[in-house]
Amino acid sequence: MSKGHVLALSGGVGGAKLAAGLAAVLPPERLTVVVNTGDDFEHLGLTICPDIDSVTYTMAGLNDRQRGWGVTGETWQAMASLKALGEADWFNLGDRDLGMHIARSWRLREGESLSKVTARLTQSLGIAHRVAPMSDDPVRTQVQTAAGWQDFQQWFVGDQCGPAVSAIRFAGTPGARPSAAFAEGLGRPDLAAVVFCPSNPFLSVDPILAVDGVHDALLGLSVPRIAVSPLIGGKALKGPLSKMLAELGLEASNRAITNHYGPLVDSLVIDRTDAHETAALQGGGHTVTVTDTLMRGPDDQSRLAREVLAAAGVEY
Ligand code: FO1
Repeated sequence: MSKGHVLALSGGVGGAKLAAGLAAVLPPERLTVVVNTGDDFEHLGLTICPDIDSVTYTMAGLNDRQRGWGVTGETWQAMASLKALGEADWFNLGDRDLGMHIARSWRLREGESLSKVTARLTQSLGIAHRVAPMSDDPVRTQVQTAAGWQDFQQWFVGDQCGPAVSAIRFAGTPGARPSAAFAEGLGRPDLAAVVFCPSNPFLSVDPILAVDGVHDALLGLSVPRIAVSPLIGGKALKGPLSKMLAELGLEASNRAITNHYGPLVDSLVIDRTDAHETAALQGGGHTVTVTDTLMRGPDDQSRLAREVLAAAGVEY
């Protein structure tokens, strides 16, 4: 068992829950959470970083579990006012949440990097663990639909993920460099494992892998690289993954997940409802852990985190 550092790669909802679980069982000096910024966009003059928001709110215990994004106990007066003023109302910014976007946008405009702003905001909310964007350079996920290339949030929220996706690209890559915390995490001599959180591989993890040098750096590591599948019973709990797998002509199974990650991942954690896939996954050379991957609350989050760490041979 290693007592080293854990690097977690996370998107929004599911990834954020496991990140919070890891933070509950590892001390701050043993965890770095690197977050996708491909979903980021500029809206009403504000820089919105949805996955950093989800990770921050979840690690701070402020997330709205029902909605899946944003802050609990939210109110919507500012949105009602914006709507009355004839401004865009397709993307919902809650009154409490607005404070986050205003603080971030203000600090960025003052010249702080996204890394510095993220550290400032997470620490202000009492998060002791390191949360870092994948890059301080802007990366913007775009999807190709019958209507052409669209910005991610316009498709995800604006069109409710409706139009079929035929291709995905990450504007800004190549050319986006890993954030300092990400580069440091990848190069740590005491690195014990890399955890691919249960996020959408195409939309949430691929942007992280597209950052300059990351794919090769991960491949060159000799520590366990373990992914927690975002599928339960062959379906994603939330978000468009199931629909996207079908649209991309891929089967809705954990084999599709391991095929996608290829040699980047050597170990997979799957849900009990998908246990029948174990032999096929092992046949493909993966170490498989079967458990309950549904995270209903903080207890599940830390239980799953412990199981992931145990599977990766990391002491907690
Ligand atoms: N998701 C929605 O489905 N509708 C919204 O209006 C919405 C607003 C929003 C505001 C701030 C924020 O940080 C996230 C928000 N999300 C919203 C979630 C977000 O768009 C997606 O869940 C992620 O980008 C996918 O991981």
